[in-house]
Amino acid sequence: MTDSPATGALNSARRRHVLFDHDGAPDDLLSLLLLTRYENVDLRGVAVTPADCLPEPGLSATRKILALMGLDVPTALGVLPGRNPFPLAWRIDALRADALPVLNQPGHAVPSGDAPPAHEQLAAWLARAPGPVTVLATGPLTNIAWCLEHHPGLAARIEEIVFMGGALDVAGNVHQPGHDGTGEWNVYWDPDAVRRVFDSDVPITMFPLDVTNRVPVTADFVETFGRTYGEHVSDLAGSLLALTFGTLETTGLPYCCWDSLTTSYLADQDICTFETVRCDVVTRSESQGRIVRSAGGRAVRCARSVDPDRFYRHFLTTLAPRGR
Ligand code: AGV
Ligand code: CA
Repeated sequence: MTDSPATGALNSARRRHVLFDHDGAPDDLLSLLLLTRYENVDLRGVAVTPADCLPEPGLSATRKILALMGLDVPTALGVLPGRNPFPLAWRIDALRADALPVLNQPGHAVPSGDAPPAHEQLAAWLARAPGPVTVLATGPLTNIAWCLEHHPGLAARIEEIVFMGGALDVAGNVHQPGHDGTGEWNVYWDPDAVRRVFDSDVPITMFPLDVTNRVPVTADFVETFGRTYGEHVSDLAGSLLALTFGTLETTGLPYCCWDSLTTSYLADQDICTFETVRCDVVTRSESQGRIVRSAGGRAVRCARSVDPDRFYRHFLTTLAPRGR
């Protein structure tokens, strides 16, 4: 079943209330930067899940990006643990991102201070929301799963969970001892969370590796950001993209615009096409973190094809507007 595409006019007409739960990797921080540029997005809160990042620099970089963009948006740090930790070699990228000069200019006040943990904060933000909320998750679903389990009434406030995760008809990206390679990291970190979210009746739009594989970070694309050198936003974007270099050499797989493709959906719903697929999640065994097709499974709206040129253009015009 192929879903009918949403119209561009509809995309821009509606201002979405968005809660963003990310996990601090360069791709997540690029997604945050994109979100801050979308006129149709009203960003109401940002949670940092300590999965693909060290938590403190992940949160600190998040606050600095919001401050650079002149936004006063509340943030919260996730404390709930996942089952399968990310490689430390990936998590330390948050230290590098947090140290980028463009994020550490004198005179840029960065709010600090303690807030309740992200899962409680997310519940409070949802409870307080004046209307339906889109939850964008570019990391594991741990916090939102907690909200749905402990405050089931909040489900009615969520218009849609937009989630980067899973690998439907392609290989996974988890290459760990004892695992068969079918899992995707955001699901693998906390498979039970995905199960709990699947058990709710909140609409889910999912961006699996099937589509994100088609939008790798290429050297040519990164080089384009040199043309706008000197602009804060494009410097930050180009620097975050440069942090992803070396992934192919160390893992055998390219770094992709996994999260930024997912995020772009909030601004342009015609970059991907969608199909509603009945899915299940494997939570145990050597396939844990795998999303499988299953006739009796949960209906999930899945991105099935992508127009890569349209995506790269969207990314560039949003973050390096004068460089085209
Ligand atoms: O599985 C993709 C998810 C995305 O949310 N993350 C990275 C993106 O933020 C995990 C991941 C897979 N391969 C990686 C990852 C790699 N080579 N480096 C860092 N993170
Ligand atoms: Ca991520």
